[in-house]
Amino acid sequence: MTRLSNLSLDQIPAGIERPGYDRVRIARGVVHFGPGAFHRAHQAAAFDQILAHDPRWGITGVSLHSRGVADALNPQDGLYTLALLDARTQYRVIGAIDKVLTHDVPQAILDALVHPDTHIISMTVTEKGYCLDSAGALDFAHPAIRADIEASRGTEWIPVSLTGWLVRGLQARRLAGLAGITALCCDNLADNGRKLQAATIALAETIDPETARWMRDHVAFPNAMVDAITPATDDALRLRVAEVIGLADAWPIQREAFTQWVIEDQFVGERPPLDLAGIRFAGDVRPFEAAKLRLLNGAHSTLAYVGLGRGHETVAEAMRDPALAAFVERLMREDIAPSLSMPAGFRVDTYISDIVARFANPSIRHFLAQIAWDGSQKLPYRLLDTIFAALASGRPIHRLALPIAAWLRFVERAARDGRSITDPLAGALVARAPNWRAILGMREIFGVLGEDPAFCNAVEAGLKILATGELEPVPA
Ligand code: CS2
Repeated sequence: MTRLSNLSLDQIPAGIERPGYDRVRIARGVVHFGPGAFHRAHQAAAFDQILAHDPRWGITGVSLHSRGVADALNPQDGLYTLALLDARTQYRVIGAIDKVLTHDVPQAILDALVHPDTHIISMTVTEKGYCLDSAGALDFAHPAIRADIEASRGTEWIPVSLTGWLVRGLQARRLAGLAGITALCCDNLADNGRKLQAATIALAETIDPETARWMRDHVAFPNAMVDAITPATDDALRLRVAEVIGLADAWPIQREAFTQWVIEDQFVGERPPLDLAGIRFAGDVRPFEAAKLRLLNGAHSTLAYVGLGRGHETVAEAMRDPALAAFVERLMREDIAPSLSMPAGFRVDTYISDIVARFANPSIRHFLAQIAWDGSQKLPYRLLDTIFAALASGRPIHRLALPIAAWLRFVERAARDGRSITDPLAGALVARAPNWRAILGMREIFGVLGEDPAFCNAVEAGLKILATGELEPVPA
């Protein structure tokens, strides 16, 4: 079967949306670190929609840790298919990504960062990709950060971490006398832009204080809330896409039809007209970030750890477990919603109903095991922040502690069965698994919360409830 590429693009059957612009004429205004499934389903799809109006916003992808995306997409001229899973699946061929660079061509990465056409450096490198400590500040003890500081003493240093690459690229832009630029974090971290800013400036202060100073006036780090449920690609999707487009696509992507992106309106230099693609620019994004992280992602992680414990495989299947679906909805409405302070006009109750409907979508096979990855990195933003807020306001935390107990059981089961878990702290977690209190004592995850007797008691009560197969305290 012929491979999807610029040359074969014309063979795609009519009715399948494809780039409505001349791909040869697009400039590459964006350098994006981490062009994985989420980026390709979300930000790249939005840029694809505006390229016909403004050809400045093509994307150069950068994969720092693997060749997989580059090997799949470069032979296809960066093209790939996006399947929008709704009652009827819709297919779109996306052309926003021009090519994908990997760590073995550092000079090409640097050239892209320093190119005058580049106006945005964006990233989706997951929570752990930022090398932050539990307080959200750059972790100077992280091996990648230590390696970057060490390497930066040489003249032609090649960074390892994303933060290192930002400092290196911004330093080179300053030395080249280029205009300012926007660094746009698209990961699920609360206050993500500010965290990226503080981490990048902290590293620059150690490596090159002049660049740190320059960054204060020449680089914007907007906060952003990103949302689109993106199940991993499987062979079934590859087959369906081949059938529909009549061409072989090595790495198509699927996501729900719903998508949302709210970006703090704080750019330095050019701002892409993403509003044409339905993207919102807002003054303060933090309330939206908190609502999305605490409600949607908090509920997702709850479904993952509790659902896996109850033998479920996917989100939709977990939502068909009446006790679990009721628990998660109650958790959102009664325990998480009170921790939010939303702008006037924002209906938290409707937002929650929409999340419940999205989770129940039967056309999406979203594996709980995928969501269960990296619990040590996700739980602080998704549930621990809410627990902190509840304790500070004297609200109950017994329901909020249940998913934490379910995560401890998840780690414990894996350790007992000799299975590995995907988590940067897997080794330390598995070693402590027989004693859950030792895990709560890990300050890099729980901060001081692990020493709070009210929290420890609530987790202990959660473990007892889960052991009975119930989700709420059994009425006396
Ligand atoms: C999920 C998210 O894998 C996970 O941890 O909770 O990827 C979730 O699907 C997205 O944040 C939705 O926007």
